[in-house]
Amino acid sequence: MSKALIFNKKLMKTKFIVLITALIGFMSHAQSIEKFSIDSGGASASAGGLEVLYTIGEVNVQESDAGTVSVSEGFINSQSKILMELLVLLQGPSLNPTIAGLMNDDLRANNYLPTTSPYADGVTVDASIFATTGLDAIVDWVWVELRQANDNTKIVNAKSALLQREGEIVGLDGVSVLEMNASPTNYYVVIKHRNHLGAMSANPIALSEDETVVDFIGSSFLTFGSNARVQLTSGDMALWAGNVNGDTSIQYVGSAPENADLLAAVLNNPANFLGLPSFPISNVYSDFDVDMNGSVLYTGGSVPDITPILQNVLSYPGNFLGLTSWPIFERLPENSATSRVANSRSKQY
Ligand SMILES: [Ca+2]
Ligand SMILES: [Ca+2]
Ligand SMILES: [Ca+2]
Repeated sequence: MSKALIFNKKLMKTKFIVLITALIGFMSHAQSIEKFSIDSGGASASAGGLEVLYTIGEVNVQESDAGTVSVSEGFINSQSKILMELLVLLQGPSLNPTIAGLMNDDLRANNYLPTTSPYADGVTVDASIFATTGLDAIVDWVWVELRQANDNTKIVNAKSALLQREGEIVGLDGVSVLEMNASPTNYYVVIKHRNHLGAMSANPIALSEDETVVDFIGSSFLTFGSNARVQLTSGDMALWAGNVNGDTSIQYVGSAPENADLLAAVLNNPANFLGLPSFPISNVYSDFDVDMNGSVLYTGGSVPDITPILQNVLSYPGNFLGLTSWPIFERLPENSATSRVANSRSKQY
């Protein structure tokens, strides 16, 4: 082999090494300017009564004010979430329990539960989740709200969820712990139901991705306003049953009485040809079905739906004279004295 050829080979080898080195250098340089994402981050800060929640990600409008300072818009990461083991009982399906301590699930057992939520978000579930029986069987849909710690009339997030017989509120698969999109911080928690009076925690509760128990069933748990829940014979607390006309109070007689509305619903039912007050409206998912057994009955039969309404009014704390006109108000901060007796179907969810 000639010296020149050896030299050329050496040169080629050197060129090749230089090329590889340059290529590696280019690639590593290219890698450093590749697209990259910023992970979720954020926190909350407060001073002088003003609380600011800040995260990175999706735009979210959230109002906050204190004194002369106000924040009207911020960012929230769609990945920010809080987890709650949220517990509540409804008085209606607890009135004549087939198993002590568990709400009845007649609506589910008889296939009356809708797969679409009756509340504003109109979310749907797969009907198969209603096949579950026992403690975790679904009783009905509920509505859950998170409200700002510094203004309990302002809703940060709200959603439909499902209620199990034992009182646990779960996600739309019927089993998962309740998850809501919100920054980890303190919130008032509100639970509402289509024919019960809603209730709110008396205080803001620290919520985060660590599952927090929020127990509206326990008598030691404090709710906003006086007697916002009814005490069952078991000692457990439940939401008041009997708001059949969907406003913000339960009244037997009065300006927007459940008594007259329930009777009218029975008399006006298209199948009640004879206009009988004792006509049973059977096989229904209805707000007039106070005990949530799947039928609406004004009078006659074993379980008229008007009976628990009258009993609630007569036994309400403070109604010492047993007045049938005594109103039971939904204890939420937005229900002012004037809106308490607003016309029926005034609820905004
Ligand atoms: Ca459960
Ligand atoms: Ca009412
Ligand atoms: Ca009923």
